[in-house]
Amino acid sequence: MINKTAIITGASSGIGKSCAQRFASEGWNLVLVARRGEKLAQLAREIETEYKVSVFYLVLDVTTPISGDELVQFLEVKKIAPDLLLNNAGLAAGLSPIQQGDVDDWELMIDTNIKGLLYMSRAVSPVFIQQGSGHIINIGSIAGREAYPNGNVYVATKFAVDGLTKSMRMDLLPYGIRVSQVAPGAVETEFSMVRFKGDEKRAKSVYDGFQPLSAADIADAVFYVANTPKHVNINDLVIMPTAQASATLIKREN
Ligand code: NDP
Ligand code: 8X3
Repeated sequence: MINKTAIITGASSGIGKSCAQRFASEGWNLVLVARRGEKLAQLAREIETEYKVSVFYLVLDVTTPISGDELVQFLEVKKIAPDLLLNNAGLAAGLSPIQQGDVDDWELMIDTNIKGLLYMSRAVSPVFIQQGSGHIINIGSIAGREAYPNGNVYVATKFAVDGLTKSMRMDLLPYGIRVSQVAPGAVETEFSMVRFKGDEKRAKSVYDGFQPLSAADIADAVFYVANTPKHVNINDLVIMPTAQASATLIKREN
């Protein structure tokens, strides 16, 4: 029986949810974090029933500066010694040229994708240092490697994730804490529904005519990164659909 625990942010949907299922299927215990408590509660119930692991969930908005402290308090109260922090919570809001950008959308992406990741990492890193072990995996994006038209602020947040991953790895080197990044291309999740604010037709059209990655594909990769021998760190994995060669170059069949 594996006695490891993963904290997964953004676990109520998409990549985070698939990671929760994948890690639990391999015997990991979980701490699930997101804003939608009902979804977390249901997922926790399903996973506990199916895989007989311990699943805690915490309703948390990672954009709140005290969210990291709340998470660590929760770990202390529940006596959880985490092995992994998966910084997955994130979103795109809108897709507009810079001159037409919605400032509220910008704030939301910066607060979630950059500050949220920082709050979680700032709070959990001392726990890992104290334990003498731990691993942080950040979910980046192809958008953190290549800019694309109208991507501006989302692109900037994912470039920030790339830079932070590299710098955090240096900061945590003296303590033997591993820091990795998994950076996907197009994955069919709730991502595009969120980006286009519930416009189902527009969201679906993102994946028209080609096979995107599934959340389970990314969960496979994250699980691999988290389970290499302790002396091995996967710094960075870029994972694309076969039909996608770059952020904007997709081979569509129709
Ligand atoms: P989903 O929209 O399906 O999932 C996003 C998750 O993030 C949800 O669980 C959501 O939960 C959570 N979340 C959003 N805001 C907050 C917040 N303020 N506090 C806590 N949780 C939050 O999208 P994906 O699974 O696709 O996205 C996961 C990550 O993958 C993101 O970082 C995204 O940028 C990245 N990514 C996605 C790609 C794609 O094509 N789908 C490609 C490359 C990277 P809730 O709403 O309940 O809070
Ligand atoms: C999500 C992938 O290309 O829509 O990060 O930005 S993309």
